[in-house]
Amino acid sequence: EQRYTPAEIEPRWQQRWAEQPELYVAEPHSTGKPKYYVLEMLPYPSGQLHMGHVRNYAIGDALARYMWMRGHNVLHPMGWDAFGLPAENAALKNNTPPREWTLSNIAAMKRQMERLGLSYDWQTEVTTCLPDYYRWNQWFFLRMYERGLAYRKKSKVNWCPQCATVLANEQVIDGCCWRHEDQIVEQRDLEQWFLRTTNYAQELLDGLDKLPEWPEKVRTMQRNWIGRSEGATVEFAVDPSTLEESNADQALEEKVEHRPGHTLKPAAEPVAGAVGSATNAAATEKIAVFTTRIDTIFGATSLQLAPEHPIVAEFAAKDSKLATHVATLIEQQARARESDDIGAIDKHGAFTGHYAINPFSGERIPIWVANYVLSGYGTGAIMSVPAHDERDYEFANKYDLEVRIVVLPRRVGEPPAAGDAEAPLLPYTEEDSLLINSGEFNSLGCQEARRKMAAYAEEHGFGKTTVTFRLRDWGVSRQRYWGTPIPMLYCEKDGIVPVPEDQLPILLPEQVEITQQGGSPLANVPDFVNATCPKCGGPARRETDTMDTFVDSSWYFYRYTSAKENKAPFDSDAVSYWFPIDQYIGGVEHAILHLIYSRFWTKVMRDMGLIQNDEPATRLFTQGMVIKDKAKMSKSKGNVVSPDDMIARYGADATRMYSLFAAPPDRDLDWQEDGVAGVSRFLAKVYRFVTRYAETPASKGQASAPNSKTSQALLRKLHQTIRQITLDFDERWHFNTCIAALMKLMNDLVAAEPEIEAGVVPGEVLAQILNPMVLLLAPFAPYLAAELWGQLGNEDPILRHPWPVYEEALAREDEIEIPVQVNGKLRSVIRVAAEISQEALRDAALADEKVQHFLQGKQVIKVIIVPGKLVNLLVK
Ligand code: ANZ
Ligand code: ZN
Repeated sequence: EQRYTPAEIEPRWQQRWAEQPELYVAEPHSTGKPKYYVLEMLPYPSGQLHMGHVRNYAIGDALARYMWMRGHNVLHPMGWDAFGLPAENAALKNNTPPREWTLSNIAAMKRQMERLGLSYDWQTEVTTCLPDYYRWNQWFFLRMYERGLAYRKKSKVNWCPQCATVLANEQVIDGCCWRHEDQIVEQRDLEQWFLRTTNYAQELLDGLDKLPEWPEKVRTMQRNWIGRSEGATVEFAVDPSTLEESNADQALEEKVEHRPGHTLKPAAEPVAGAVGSATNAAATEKIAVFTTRIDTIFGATSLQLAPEHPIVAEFAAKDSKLATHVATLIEQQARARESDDIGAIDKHGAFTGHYAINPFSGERIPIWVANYVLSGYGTGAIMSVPAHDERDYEFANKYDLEVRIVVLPRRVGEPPAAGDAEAPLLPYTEEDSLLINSGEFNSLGCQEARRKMAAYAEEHGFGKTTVTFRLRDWGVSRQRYWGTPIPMLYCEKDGIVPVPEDQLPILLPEQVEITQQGGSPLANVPDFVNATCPKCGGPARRETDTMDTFVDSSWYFYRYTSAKENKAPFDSDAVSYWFPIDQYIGGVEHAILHLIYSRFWTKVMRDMGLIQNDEPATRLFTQGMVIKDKAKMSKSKGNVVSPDDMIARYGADATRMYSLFAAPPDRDLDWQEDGVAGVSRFLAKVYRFVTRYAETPASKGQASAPNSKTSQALLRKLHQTIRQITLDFDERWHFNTCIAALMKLMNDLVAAEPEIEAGVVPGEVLAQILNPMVLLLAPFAPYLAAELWGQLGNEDPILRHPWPVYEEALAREDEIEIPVQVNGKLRSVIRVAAEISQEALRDAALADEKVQHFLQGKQVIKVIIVPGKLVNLLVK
């Protein structure tokens, strides 16, 4: 008897496959086969695969193999997200150049992938830190600059002191750095390059509706991130005549006492002819607010400005107390990042001493500065309606501002309740209600009032309907060395000048000193910095920031279709054949970052005429995490399981198969070494069984009708297993239950061994079972499957052999178990033919011995039959 020795089998097949790389190479586009593009997210080359990678690739590889066997032309590529900070950190620590460190990590991880037996087409490998790739980042950047999609501006940016670089909004998670969970992100003023993602905000949002096969949670996260709001901007004129002293001193002290100062009375008499009076005064300054509730404008009792609002600086210039206070507010705000729920922060503010005129009522209302108003959203100014907004209500209570009710919880047309009984609980934020205290708009419903008031504002020239997005432009400048140089020049005479296309790529210099301080290391390389202006021929300075590495991963999967193309980023014909990606698989941590950027990039490339698809991937799957002992694997917890270790002990097949068996792929997987050992025992059982019966002469005989009950049962089990695994690959992806089904099939075969030995289950039947069983194993345990496939006398590569087909007739159970109840209580379970008629089922239930016992002395008054499921006898 032969023993299962993965340490011998696997390297032998790995060698065979290395000699036949064409096995994994996609066929020409002219092949009659349907195409299938399966993609796993490319790894960062840290030097070591972790179990999360193994799981991700095991899922993708099983699918790729299945699709080949189902007769598809499959593209299954792999590459390296090879720029980024860890290479610089390693350089600091070990004094190895980032390039060397990265390339040797890639080599090590590629060896691990090959050892795992993953079916990648290495001819399409993409390495983002090599000039043949990143030159196209530069090329895209120039194209975007031409189209006005790349621009430079000075702005407040997120700064991670540990990364010593700027971060995009998407890289700030709960106010902290995406790479340093405990590092609060600071704000800095810097000149930066931005890509205009906001141009595509609406399309990025609408596109989500056309991606029904993306996880709902990912689409919801993207919708919220894009954050579309429909509302109106309304201009309030600053009243030039009414300067009072600001209350900056007083406001600094927290007020504790509350005054429930809300009122159902209308505002004081408006200033005569107030509407329009603001527009008459030529010199008046205006403050535009963004509101989603213009219907509440008669309830606005103050304006609140973001501390960074330009007019605040004007006010503060003449008021030093206010200036101090504004500085404090800015600092407080920096601590509650834009990505947070700003509504939840402690609210602080100050009166500026100025007033504004409500263009609807003509009323004068005080202008305040408040830390809960964001400078980067809407217009950076709001009208505060304490009666109908949570945040405004809290703020008004704290600072004693008037709370005026303008919306009642009463339907349009409904008679009013008596007096103050109508007053709602505050703040009252419902919108299916009716307006009061709102002049000519009284008694309108909120929705209608909103339309009419927006139209009124537009007619009178002080407002209009607006759509606002939370999405910001993508800041792509990084003050780091190991990234794509931004192909821009600064000339004293000509200003910003793009590098001419024929000078690409701008190579990243190799001998660069990396320091901990941050600040772009390239700035210290005179050979790099000093350039010639292509316009005037005079001296110019090169941009020394590099691109965010999310640029690299925004389009890498297009390059896979034609990785050797050197006249363009990719061959558009190849892209139109392969795209969209049929199945993308990766971690949910990229739901916003990578998956928004790459959707944006796709739309930009489409608008450049390079591609035709609107979205990169039709289906997205986000797998769960691999944990150990209920905790995330991490070095600090000392609970990291190394793939190499697992492979050395149990083999690649068992390691991969366990990662699919231990949990459904979308759930977290708690790694248990016992479990790997169990899977390895199962594989050993398969190995022993197949090698033992592969050679029996009868197994080579012709298939004939099964002639025993056990033979029939085994064939039924086989076809049920084929059906289950096929349907699962096509839809559910519960590979854990697929593998469990294979285990059950194996157990049945082992249990039947005495009958096999006795010839009751003939070789012909085994011959019908062994080949399909090995084919079913191939996506999950490719080494063992290839080995056994050969031992069964097959000469074609198993990867390209057609997937087994199940026959419904053979998969059907011929006997089923039916529970029998008496008065709703389970009393027996009977075995009957699957095709049994209702009458026969009823008779069988009544005739059952155990049931009879409960019928004694009783009369059956009704028989309820749920075909195939249940019999219930009602007796009296
Ligand atoms: C008056 C009002 C009355 C508002 C009311 C709401 C309820 P979303 O849905 O998030 O777009 N707002 C506008 N710009 C802001 C800024 N820069 N910082 C903080 N808050 C801002 O919310 C839009 C609402 O958030 C706007 O509508 C405004 O408050 C506030 F009963 O205006 B509202
Ligand atoms: Zn110049």
